[in-house]
Amino acid sequence: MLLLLAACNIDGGLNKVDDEPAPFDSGTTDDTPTTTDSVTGTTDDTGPPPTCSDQSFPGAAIPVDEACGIPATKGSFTPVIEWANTAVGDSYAAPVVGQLNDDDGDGVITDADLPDIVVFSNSYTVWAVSGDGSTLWTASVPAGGAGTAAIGDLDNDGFPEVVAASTTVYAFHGEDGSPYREGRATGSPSAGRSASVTWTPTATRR
Ligand SMILES: [Ca+2]
Ligand SMILES: [Ca+2]
Ligand SMILES: [Ca+2]
Repeated sequence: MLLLLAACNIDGGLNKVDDEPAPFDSGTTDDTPTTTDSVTGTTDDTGPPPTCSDQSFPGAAIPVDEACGIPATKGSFTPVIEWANTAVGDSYAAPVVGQLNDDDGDGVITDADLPDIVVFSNSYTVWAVSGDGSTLWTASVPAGGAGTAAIGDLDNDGFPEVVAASTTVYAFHGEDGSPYREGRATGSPSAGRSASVTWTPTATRR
Protein backbone atom coordinates (compact mmCIF):
# COMPACT_ATOMS: atom_id res chain seq x y z
CA MET A 1 0.00 0.00 0.00
CA LEU A 2 2.78 2.43 0.85
CA LEU A 3 4.66 1.70 -2.32
CA LEU A 4 1.51 2.24 -4.34
CA LEU A 5 0.93 5.58 -2.69
CA ALA A 6 4.46 6.71 -3.39
CA ALA A 7 4.21 5.73 -7.05
CA CYS A 8 1.00 7.67 -7.51
CA ASN A 9 2.42 10.74 -5.80
CA ILE A 10 5.38 10.82 -8.11
CA ASP A 11 3.60 10.00 -11.33
CA GLY A 12 0.28 11.65 -10.98
CA GLY A 13 0.60 14.02 -8.04
CA LEU A 14 -2.64 12.71 -6.58
CA ASN A 15 -1.62 12.75 -2.93
CA LYS A 16 0.55 14.72 -0.56
CA VAL A 17 4.06 13.37 -0.13
CA ASP A 18 5.07 12.64 3.42
CA ASP A 19 8.26 14.11 4.79
CA GLU A 20 9.61 10.83 6.10
CA PRO A 21 9.48 7.20 4.96
CA ALA A 22 7.12 4.82 6.67
CA PRO A 23 8.32 3.57 10.03
CA PHE A 24 9.60 0.05 10.31
CA ASP A 25 6.84 -2.50 10.77
CA SER A 26 7.71 -4.74 13.70
CA GLY A 27 5.66 -7.57 12.26
CA THR A 28 4.16 -8.37 15.65
CA THR A 29 0.53 -7.59 16.38
CA ASP A 30 -0.03 -4.40 14.43
CA ASP A 31 0.49 -4.90 10.74
CA THR A 32 -1.57 -1.90 9.72
CA PRO A 33 0.69 0.30 7.62
CA THR A 34 0.82 3.89 8.87
CA THR A 35 2.69 7.00 7.84
CA THR A 36 3.11 9.76 10.40
CA ASP A 37 3.92 13.27 9.26
CA SER A 38 6.84 14.54 11.32
CA VAL A 39 5.48 18.09 11.32
CA THR A 40 1.78 17.67 11.89
CA GLY A 41 1.92 14.42 13.76
CA THR A 42 -1.10 13.22 11.85
CA THR A 43 -1.37 9.74 10.48
CA ASP A 44 -2.02 9.22 6.82
CA ASP A 45 -3.16 6.15 5.00
CA THR A 46 -6.52 5.99 6.70
CA GLY A 47 -8.65 6.74 3.68
CA PRO A 48 -9.71 4.55 0.81
CA PRO A 49 -7.03 3.27 -1.58
CA PRO A 50 -6.14 5.72 -4.32
CA THR A 51 -7.07 5.22 -7.91
CA CYS A 52 -4.15 5.38 -10.28
CA SER A 53 -4.58 6.80 -13.72
CA ASP A 54 -4.57 4.48 -16.69
CA GLN A 55 -0.93 3.74 -17.44
CA SER A 56 -1.51 1.92 -20.72
CA PHE A 57 -0.07 3.46 -23.84
CA PRO A 58 -1.72 2.18 -26.99
CA GLY A 59 0.52 1.69 -29.98
CA ALA A 60 0.33 3.89 -32.99
CA ALA A 61 1.38 3.42 -36.57
CA ILE A 62 4.60 5.17 -37.53
CA PRO A 63 4.72 6.52 -41.05
CA VAL A 64 7.52 5.09 -43.17
CA ASP A 65 9.33 7.13 -45.73
CA GLU A 66 9.83 4.67 -48.55
CA ALA A 67 12.45 6.95 -50.09
CA CYS A 68 14.76 6.14 -47.19
CA GLY A 69 14.57 2.38 -47.71
CA ILE A 70 17.76 0.44 -48.29
CA PRO A 71 17.20 -2.79 -50.19
CA ALA A 72 18.63 -5.87 -48.54
CA THR A 73 21.51 -7.47 -50.33
CA LYS A 74 22.47 -11.10 -50.21
CA GLY A 75 26.04 -12.17 -50.37
CA SER A 76 27.18 -15.28 -52.07
CA PHE A 77 28.70 -18.33 -50.46
CA THR A 78 29.68 -21.19 -52.67
CA PRO A 79 31.78 -23.63 -50.68
CA VAL A 80 33.98 -26.00 -52.61
CA ILE A 81 35.00 -29.35 -51.14
CA GLU A 82 38.76 -29.55 -51.42
CA TRP A 83 39.08 -33.05 -50.09
CA ALA A 84 37.27 -35.63 -48.00
CA ASN A 85 38.76 -38.18 -45.64
CA THR A 86 36.05 -40.79 -45.31
CA ALA A 87 38.21 -43.14 -43.24
CA VAL A 88 37.52 -41.12 -40.13
CA GLY A 89 33.94 -42.31 -40.05
CA ASP A 90 31.19 -40.88 -37.91
CA SER A 91 31.85 -38.46 -35.12
CA TYR A 92 29.52 -36.61 -32.82
CA ALA A 93 32.35 -34.39 -31.68
CA ALA A 94 33.37 -31.23 -33.45
CA PRO A 95 36.75 -31.38 -35.17
CA VAL A 96 39.50 -29.13 -33.92
CA VAL A 97 42.19 -27.47 -36.00
CA GLY A 98 45.72 -26.76 -34.90
CA GLN A 99 49.34 -27.35 -35.62
CA LEU A 100 50.68 -30.85 -34.95
CA ASN A 101 53.88 -31.24 -36.93
CA ASP A 102 56.75 -29.49 -38.61
CA ASP A 103 55.69 -29.61 -42.24
CA ASP A 104 58.25 -27.21 -43.64
CA GLY A 105 61.15 -28.83 -41.82
CA ASP A 106 62.52 -25.71 -40.19
CA GLY A 107 62.74 -27.41 -36.82
CA VAL A 108 59.86 -25.60 -35.18
CA ILE A 109 56.10 -25.83 -35.36
CA THR A 110 54.59 -22.51 -36.30
CA ASP A 111 51.68 -21.10 -38.23
CA ALA A 112 53.85 -21.40 -41.33
CA ASP A 113 53.25 -25.16 -41.19
CA LEU A 114 50.17 -26.74 -42.70
CA PRO A 115 47.37 -26.80 -40.11
CA ASP A 116 46.04 -30.16 -39.04
CA ILE A 117 42.67 -31.48 -37.91
CA VAL A 118 41.89 -33.76 -34.99
CA VAL A 119 38.65 -35.72 -34.81
CA PHE A 120 37.57 -37.99 -31.97
CA SER A 121 35.42 -40.53 -33.79
CA ASN A 122 32.50 -42.51 -32.45
CA SER A 123 34.66 -45.63 -32.58
CA TYR A 124 36.87 -44.09 -29.84
CA THR A 125 39.68 -43.43 -32.22
CA VAL A 126 41.57 -40.19 -32.34
CA TRP A 127 42.28 -39.19 -35.91
CA ALA A 128 44.94 -36.69 -36.82
CA VAL A 129 44.44 -35.51 -40.38
CA SER A 130 46.76 -33.17 -42.21
CA GLY A 131 45.39 -30.06 -43.82
CA ASP A 132 45.87 -31.74 -47.19
CA GLY A 133 43.44 -34.51 -46.24
CA SER A 134 45.94 -37.26 -45.58
CA THR A 135 45.84 -39.16 -42.31
CA LEU A 136 48.79 -38.38 -40.05
CA TRP A 137 48.08 -40.96 -37.35
CA THR A 138 45.35 -42.64 -35.38
CA ALA A 139 45.17 -43.68 -31.75
CA SER A 140 42.51 -45.82 -30.10
CA VAL A 141 41.28 -45.41 -26.56
CA PRO A 142 38.96 -47.62 -24.49
CA ALA A 143 35.27 -47.08 -25.01
CA GLY A 144 33.73 -44.60 -22.65
CA GLY A 145 32.55 -41.07 -22.79
CA ALA A 146 33.33 -39.20 -25.94
CA GLY A 147 33.73 -35.55 -26.71
CA THR A 148 35.76 -33.06 -28.60
CA ALA A 149 39.51 -33.58 -28.48
CA ALA A 150 41.87 -30.74 -27.75
CA ILE A 151 45.23 -29.58 -29.05
CA GLY A 152 47.69 -27.88 -26.74
CA ASP A 153 51.30 -27.80 -25.76
CA LEU A 154 51.05 -29.40 -22.32
CA ASP A 155 54.71 -29.04 -21.39
CA ASN A 156 55.47 -25.87 -23.31
CA ASP A 157 58.25 -27.47 -25.34
CA GLY A 158 56.95 -26.10 -28.63
CA PHE A 159 55.47 -29.42 -29.74
CA PRO A 160 51.69 -29.70 -29.24
CA GLU A 161 49.94 -32.65 -27.72
CA VAL A 162 46.46 -34.00 -28.42
CA VAL A 163 44.13 -34.75 -25.51
CA ALA A 164 41.02 -36.92 -25.64
CA ALA A 165 38.92 -38.30 -22.80
CA SER A 166 36.87 -41.49 -22.61
CA THR A 167 37.15 -43.52 -19.40
CA THR A 168 40.42 -41.76 -18.73
CA VAL A 169 42.09 -38.68 -20.10
CA TYR A 170 44.65 -39.55 -22.73
CA ALA A 171 47.32 -37.35 -24.22
CA PHE A 172 49.30 -38.11 -27.35
CA HIS A 173 52.26 -36.54 -29.00
CA GLY A 174 50.86 -34.39 -31.77
CA GLU A 175 53.50 -35.33 -34.30
CA ASP A 176 53.00 -39.08 -34.37
CA GLY A 177 50.22 -40.03 -31.93
CA SER A 178 52.53 -41.91 -29.60
CA PRO A 179 51.36 -41.97 -25.95
CA TYR A 180 52.29 -38.96 -23.92
CA ARG A 181 50.40 -39.39 -20.66
CA GLU A 182 47.19 -40.70 -19.30
CA GLY A 183 45.43 -39.66 -16.19
CA ARG A 184 42.33 -40.04 -14.14
CA ALA A 185 39.94 -37.15 -14.24
CA THR A 186 38.39 -35.92 -11.03
CA GLY A 187 34.86 -34.81 -11.68
CA SER A 188 33.11 -35.05 -15.00
CA PRO A 189 34.42 -33.24 -18.06
CA SER A 190 31.01 -33.66 -19.66
CA ALA A 191 27.76 -31.77 -19.26
CA GLY A 192 29.54 -28.46 -19.33
CA ARG A 193 31.50 -29.14 -16.16
CA SER A 194 35.22 -28.90 -15.86
CA ALA A 195 37.43 -31.57 -14.41
CA SER A 196 40.92 -31.73 -13.04
CA VAL A 197 43.27 -34.46 -14.19
CA THR A 198 45.73 -36.37 -12.05
CA TRP A 199 48.32 -37.79 -14.38
CA THR A 200 49.59 -41.25 -13.58
CA PRO A 201 53.14 -41.44 -12.21
CA THR A 202 53.97 -44.00 -14.88
CA ALA A 203 53.16 -41.56 -17.61
CA THR A 204 54.93 -42.09 -20.87
CA ARG A 205 57.15 -39.20 -21.80
CA ARG A 206 59.27 -38.74 -24.83
CA1 LIG B 1 57.80 -25.61 -39.20
CA1 LIG C 1 50.65 -30.10 -40.21
CA1 LIG D 1 54.55 -30.40 -25.87
